[in-house]
Amino acid sequence: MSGEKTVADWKALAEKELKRPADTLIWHTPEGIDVKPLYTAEDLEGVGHLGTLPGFDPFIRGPRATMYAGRPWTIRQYAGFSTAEASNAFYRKALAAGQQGVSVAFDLATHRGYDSNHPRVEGDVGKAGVAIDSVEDMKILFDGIPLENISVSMTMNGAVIPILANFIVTGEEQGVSRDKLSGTIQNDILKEFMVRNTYIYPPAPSMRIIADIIEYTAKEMPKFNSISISGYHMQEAGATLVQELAFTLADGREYVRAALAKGLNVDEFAGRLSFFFAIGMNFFMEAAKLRAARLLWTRIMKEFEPKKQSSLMLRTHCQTSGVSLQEQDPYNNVIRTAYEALSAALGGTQSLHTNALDEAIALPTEFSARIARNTQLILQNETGVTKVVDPLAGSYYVESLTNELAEKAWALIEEVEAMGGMTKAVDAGLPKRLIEEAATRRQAAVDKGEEVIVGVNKFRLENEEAIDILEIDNTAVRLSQVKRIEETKRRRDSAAVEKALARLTEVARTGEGNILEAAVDAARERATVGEISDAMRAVFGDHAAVPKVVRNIYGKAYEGDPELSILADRLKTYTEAKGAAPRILVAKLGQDGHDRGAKVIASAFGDIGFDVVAGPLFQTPDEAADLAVKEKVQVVGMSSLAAGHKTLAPQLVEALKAKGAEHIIVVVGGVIPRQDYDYLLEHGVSAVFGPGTNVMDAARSVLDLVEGRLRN
Ligand code: 3CP
Repeated sequence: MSGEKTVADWKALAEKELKRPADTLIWHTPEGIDVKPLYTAEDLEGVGHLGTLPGFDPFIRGPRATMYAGRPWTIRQYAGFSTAEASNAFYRKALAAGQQGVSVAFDLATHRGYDSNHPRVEGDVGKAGVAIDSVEDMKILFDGIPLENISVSMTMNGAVIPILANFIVTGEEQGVSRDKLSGTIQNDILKEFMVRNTYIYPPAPSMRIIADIIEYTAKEMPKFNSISISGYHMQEAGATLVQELAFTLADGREYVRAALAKGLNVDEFAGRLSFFFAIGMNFFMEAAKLRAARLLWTRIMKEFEPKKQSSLMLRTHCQTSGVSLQEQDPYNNVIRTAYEALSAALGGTQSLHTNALDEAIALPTEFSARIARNTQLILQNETGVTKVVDPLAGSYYVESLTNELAEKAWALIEEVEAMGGMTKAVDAGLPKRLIEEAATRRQAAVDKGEEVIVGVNKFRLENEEAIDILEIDNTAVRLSQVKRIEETKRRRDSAAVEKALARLTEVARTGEGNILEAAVDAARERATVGEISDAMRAVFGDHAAVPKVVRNIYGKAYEGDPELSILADRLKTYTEAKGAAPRILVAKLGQDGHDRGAKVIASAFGDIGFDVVAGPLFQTPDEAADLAVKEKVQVVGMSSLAAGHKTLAPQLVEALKAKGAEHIIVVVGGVIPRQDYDYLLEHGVSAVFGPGTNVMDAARSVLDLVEGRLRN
C-alpha cells in the first residue's frame, strides 16, 4: 500500500527514475528558500499555524470569515493620464464596464509637488499619470463619480498633503462630507527613500506628515485608509519576496510607532492601515507570501496591545508584477498577468490591479485595459475561485512555504529592529543596498539565461511587429494645465490664499496643529499643489539622495564566463591604449525616480570595466550636460522609465552641443517603445536600449560606439 511508503522510499524511486541524486531537483530561489520536488506531512511537523480559521487571529486564512464567498475582492485598476478630463472619461467608462473602485495615477510633476508650469517638469506633465494642479483639476477628475459610493485610491507619497487636501475639498464641493469619503492614500514615504524616489522632504518631516495624516483621518475620515504600506515597488526594484515582506512590515511597524508618538490610541487608527504587495511569477510563493504577511502583521501588532481584532488584521491591495511584463511578444503578458492574478486571489487579496499587456512600454490603451479588467471579471465570475475560502490551506507545499517565508522575513525584520527601526535602517542604506544587490543578481541570471523569460531570452520571435500604444501629447497637456492655473489664480482671493499658506508654514514650523488640516484650508482657497508643497518646503527643505552603486554582483555572477572575459579583455586593451577606461555618466532626467535600470546598468558596467559616474536623480538636461562635461565622460547613458524620453533626450543632445561637447555620445535605455527609436536616433541619440536588453549586449554596443567615435 502506498500509505506505508516513506519519503526515503520515494527518494530511492525518484533517483532510479532520474538516474542522478534527487537533490539536483532542488530549486534554489533568490529568497534563499530551497524548494524541493516533493512536500509531505513531515514538512509540516512543528508548524504552529495550521489549525487556524479565516476571520480569526492570526488571519493567515484571510481577514474576513467568508472572504470572496461573501464579497469578492475589489477590481481596482490603476489609471490616469494626460488631463483630468481625459482621465475622468476613462474612469467613467471603466466603472460602467465592471470596475469596482477608482485608483488614480498622478503624473510625476504632481508627485514631486511641482505645478505644471514649473520649468523642471517640462518632460513629465501628463505623461505617466494625470496632471493635478489644484482643486479645479480634482473636481473635473471626479465629475460624475459619486464619492459617497465609490472608493478612491490615490497613489501619492511626496505631495500627499496637497493631494489629500484637494480630495477632501472636492468631496465637500460635491456635497460629500469627509466622514463619508472612502478610499486609500498611499502615503508610504519610507519605501520612496528605498526604491521609488518620489519623495520631496527629508525623512524626519516626511514621517511627521504621515503621522499627521493618520491623526486627521482617524478623527475625521473613519472610512478612509490612511496609508497603503507598499512592498510593490520593492519587488519592482528587484527585491526578493522575503525582502519585500520584511521591509514592508517593518515600515508598517514604524508608522504605527509614529502615530502612537502623536498620542493616538492604537485602536483609533490601526484598523485603517492597509498594505500593497506585488504579485510576480513565482505562483505558489506569492500566494504564500500574502498568508505569511497576515501572520507576521498580527504578531507585530500584538506588541502594541490593541483591544480591537481589526487592529491586528492585514488587509491588502495587490498588483500583478510590472517587471514581469515584457516588450517582446507582448501578448504573453496577458497570460503572465492571469497567472499572477490567480495567485493573488489564492493568497487572499482584498483588492487587485491586473496589468495591461502593453504596460511594459506605455500606458494602457482602451483595448488593453479591457483585457486586463476582464482577466479579473473572468476569475470572479467563471472559475469558481471565489466560492471557497483559502483553498490552498493544508497544502504541504504552500503551508511549508508560508512558514519558511515568515521565518526568513522575521529574521530580517529583527535585523532592522536591531538597527533601531526602519527609519534608521533606511538612513543607513541597508534595504536599498540589499534590494539593489538582488536586482543586479537577477539581471545577471536573466542575461545568462539561467532564469527563462519566454519570448525574451528563450523562444524569441525572429520578427516582431510593434503594437499600437497610447501616446500622450505632453505639450498640449502642459499648455492646457498652464492655462487653468492662470485662470484659477486670477479668480481666487490672493490675500486669503497667502494667509492660508502662511498658516500652513507656521504649523510645519512649530509642530503645533495638524498639517493636513491647515492644507485643507489652503486648498479650499485654491492654493495650488506647488504652492502648498512650497509652503512646507520653506521649513522642511528638499531631500537630496547621494547616488551609490553596488559592485561585484554582476561581475561575480559572470565569473569564469567567456562572454565576460572577451568583453573585459577588449576594455583592458582599450584602457591600456588610452590610459583610462571609457567613462560613462548614467543619468536620470526629469522627475522619474525609478532607478532600478540605471542602478543595474551602473553596477554591471562598472563590473565589466567601464568607469561609471552615477548621476543624481531629477536632473534637467542642462544639469546633466554640465555634469557630463565636468566629469569628462565619453558617453551619457540616459535611463528613462516614465515616458519623458522624447522631450528630454533631444534636449540633452542640444545642451551638450551648446556646451561644445557634441563629441559626447548619448545613448538612451529603459522603457522606450519601438515607435520612438527613429525619433530619438534622428535627434542625435546614438543607440537605444529598450526593455529586455541584455546588459552584456548593451555594454558591447557602447564600447563599439566609443571605439568607432575615437577612430573618426
Ligand atoms: C469585505 N467586506 C466584507 C467582506 N469582504 N463584508 C462582508 N463580507 C465579506 N466577505 C467589506 C469590508 O469590510 C469593507 O467595508 C468593504 O467590504 C470593502 O472591502 P475591502 O476589503 O476593505 O476592500 P476595499 O474597499 O477595496 O479596500 C481594500 C484595501 C484598500 C483595504 C486594500 O486600502 C485599497 O483599496 N487599496 C488600494 C490601493 C491601490 O489601489 N493602490 C494603487 C497602487 P468597511 O470598509 O466598512 O470595513 S498603484 C501603484 C502602481 C505603481 C506605482 O506606484 O507607480
